[in-house]
Amino acid sequence: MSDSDPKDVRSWSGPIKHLADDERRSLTDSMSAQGRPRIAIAEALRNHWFEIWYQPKIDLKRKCLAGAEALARIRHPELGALLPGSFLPDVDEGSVIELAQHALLATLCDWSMFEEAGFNLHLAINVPVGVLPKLPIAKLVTEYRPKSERWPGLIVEVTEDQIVRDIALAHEIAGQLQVSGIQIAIDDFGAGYSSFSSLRELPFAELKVDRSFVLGCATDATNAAICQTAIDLAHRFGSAAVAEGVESQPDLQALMVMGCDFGQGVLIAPPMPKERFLELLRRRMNKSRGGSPKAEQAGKPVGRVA
Ligand code: G
Ligand code: MN
Repeated sequence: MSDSDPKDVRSWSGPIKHLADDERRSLTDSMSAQGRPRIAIAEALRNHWFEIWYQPKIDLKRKCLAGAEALARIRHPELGALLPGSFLPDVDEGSVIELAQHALLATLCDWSMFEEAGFNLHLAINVPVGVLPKLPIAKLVTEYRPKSERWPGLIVEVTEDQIVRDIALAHEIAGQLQVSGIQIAIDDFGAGYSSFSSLRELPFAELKVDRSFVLGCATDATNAAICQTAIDLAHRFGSAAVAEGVESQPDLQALMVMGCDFGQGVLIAPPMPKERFLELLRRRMNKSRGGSPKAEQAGKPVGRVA
């Protein structure tokens, strides 16, 4: 399939060899152990080194862009683009809250830019569970949300292992967020130890299958069984299943056959700086305009409202 095929979900990013150095290095780093120097979050915020990068999330049934996950990166003047591994471990809680707030406000602001490019995207941010009670997310979203009628709300991704540690808190916060049009996605699902009772307690819109199970699911019978079970589980709960870390075409095909709703991963598109993401959106929009009378519409996630 080529870049000109609108049904080819891989054509969102184009070949990885065309990525800028920073993007390629960021990707390689995310796949390997971190050996980078630690940067203090406070210093990075003070110097405006933080950037929000976006990784496209594709609707595997409608074969269109459904949304994007916002990921924090530092652009260091000497070291270039750095992944969270360079600044997240061992940091104080105050800095993590500040960073989460920064990511939240930047994402709400960027949504309008993507809308201007013709895409109504469901954006997701990652927030540690411990930050949820300390950051007035619902209030901030009510105040700073895009005023457009088309705004689909925000998705807050919380990792499964953190939810398990404090299910009562996660449940309470999910209820508060719901009122402000914010949905919960359970991130890295399968890597933690959630029980049916914890899943029952938490209204979640998406289950994001951990990439360790997605990898090789076309050939590895165990991983395939885990992916299928997670996808079915999500659907039984009235939610959507998202495969994260899709790296190969056979895995993508297998996930589609399994009925997975959304896919994310380097096969489709790596995380990329906002400007590059916008460039992709514009290119895509122009292509649709040229190829069909109606511009391509971004699909809406099918998950229930949390
Ligand atoms: O935990 P979470 O799922 O939010 O992780 C997001 C991280 O996964 C990002 O830092 C991103 O760089 C990385 N990532 C995105 N796509 C892929 C992929 O296809 N393979 C791998 N190994 N990592 C990926
Ligand atoms: Mn995530």
